[in-house]
Amino acid sequence: GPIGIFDSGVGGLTVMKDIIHRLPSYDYLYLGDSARTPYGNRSFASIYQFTLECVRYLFSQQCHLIILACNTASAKALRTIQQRDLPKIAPNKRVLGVIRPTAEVIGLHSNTGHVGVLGTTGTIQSDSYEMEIEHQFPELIVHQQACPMWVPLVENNEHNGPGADYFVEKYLHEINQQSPDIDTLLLACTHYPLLEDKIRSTLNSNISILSQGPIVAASLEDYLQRHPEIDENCSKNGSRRFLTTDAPETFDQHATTFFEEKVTSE
Ligand code: DGN
Repeated sequence: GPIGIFDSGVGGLTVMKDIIHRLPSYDYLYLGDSARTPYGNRSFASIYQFTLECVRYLFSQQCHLIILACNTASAKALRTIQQRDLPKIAPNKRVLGVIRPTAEVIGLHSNTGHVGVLGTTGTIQSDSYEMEIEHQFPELIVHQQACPMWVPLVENNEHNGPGADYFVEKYLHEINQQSPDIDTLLLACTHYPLLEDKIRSTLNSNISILSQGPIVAASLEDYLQRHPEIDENCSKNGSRRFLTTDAPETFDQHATTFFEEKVTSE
């Protein structure tokens, strides 16, 4: 079956775009939970329940491998799904997130040993990045900053407008206050790559900005090579399908911003 890609809405299309770019021959089935987006401020229980429902649905559509492209879902639901639900509902299938692959490489980019993580309130409050990064690179110091206004700016197509300047500067100033030594900033949210130009022009040029899409795509390729038993259950006809839990017209309108191609959803 297809590789399932789940997100709380349209944002995960930024990750899917980079995955397809790297692995074009696979079939992909995207599911965006637009009816219940955003997940950023919701409780653990809600995010877990919504994510599990969508994972079950993608399994019912023959997916053997699902990527939770959403940082908030990866932070709050992935571990429980992997440890408690998968062994019962689908022991031969896999659900992977976006946090571990990013944590595995972030330290390779830093010289000062200070890295910054920008995400939704839910992602930051979960401390998932801090824990994963410290596990991979015990010598790194992780600074975290929630940027709750950035998703609404992108969703309302204001990310290139002057209104975005204020909030881009605000959160970058706040994380800079935590430590002036940060030399690597991770955009740990599906929407933030759309603000990358503004972020870059606000920061010193010696700070590296990491987007997750290419990192997750490289890690998925490596995973499929190391797990031929999963790879052989992923069909390869180059098809793409898009599903939404809300109105397809609205999804399609928003989707182009993130996917950079026309999307027709069901
Ligand atoms: N997709 C979410 C994330 O990457 O954290 C952002 C959108 C949301 O649900 N808040």
